[in-house]
Amino acid sequence: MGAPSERPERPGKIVILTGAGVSAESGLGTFRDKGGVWTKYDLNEVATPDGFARDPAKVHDFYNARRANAAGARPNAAHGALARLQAEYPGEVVLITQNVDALHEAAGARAIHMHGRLDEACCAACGAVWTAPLQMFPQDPCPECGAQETRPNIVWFGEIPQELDTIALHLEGADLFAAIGTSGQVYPAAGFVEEATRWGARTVELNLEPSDLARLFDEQIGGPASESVPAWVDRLLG
Ligand code: BV8
Repeated sequence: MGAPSERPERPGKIVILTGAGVSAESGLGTFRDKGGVWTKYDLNEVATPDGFARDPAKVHDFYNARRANAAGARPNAAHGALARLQAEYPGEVVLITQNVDALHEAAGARAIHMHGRLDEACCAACGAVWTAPLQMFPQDPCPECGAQETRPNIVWFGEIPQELDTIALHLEGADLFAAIGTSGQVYPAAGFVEEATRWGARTVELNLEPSDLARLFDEQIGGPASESVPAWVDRLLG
């Protein structure tokens, strides 16, 4: 380690965006890789409000299967490292995830779920949110208002992601922005790197291979998240 004056300035505030790649090694499929979720299902049928209105049973089947799969998944070393960073880093560490699984929480981290959560249900009539049962069905009544308009608490395509105002404030204050395991295909999340850059943050992408947005980052770290993220966290905590 060089003299203190040569040591790179520790970023005060780190903002991290994760995608499906951080949960891939926990056995949860990604969306756009070979064999990914969107290669098996038509997202217009199972991840849009129109799809749900057309065939709610099909959409519930889709999420019931993913909920059951996620229930058996365990956090991997990447989730653990991010929880350690959040607990031990001397500055603020904000974790924003596009994922709807609860593996960040299972590893002890706190995350902003901008696309909602598989383990939550909500009522389209009164807005109530509760812990989802493992299996949901179209005729389930809302525990608050009784309306049979319950749905997974998931942000579908065409719907506005959750906590965008809070996220905008975090991006404004970020000294370092990291995108981990995301293909950068879905907006507005894919636009966060440009927003953080505009506010003067340094940016790094950690991905199995460079994403389509890699050129927008100051630094690119390759390899599987279960290896690259713990090494990256060790450097930040070192
Ligand atoms: C919005 C919940 C307006 C569902 C998701 C036409 C009509 C309507 C909207 C649009 C339109 N055209 C474009 C849009 C915007 C649209 C969009 O971006 N579409 C894309 C397809 C072009 N976006 C929206 O609709 C959003 N809402 O725009 O509202 C608005 C916005 C702001 C303000 C006012 C109004 C809502 C988008 C949310 C949709 N819901 N999730 C569910 O999960 O069932 S998004 C969906 O993609 C997934 O859920 C996932 O979360 C997300 C991102 O995917 P990734 O996480 O990146 O996963 P992916 O498979 O793509 O990539 C995996 C990566 O991991 C790869 O890079 C791979 O290399 C890497 N990897 C793999 N293994 C590893 C690894 N890395 C490390 N280690 C490994 N081992």
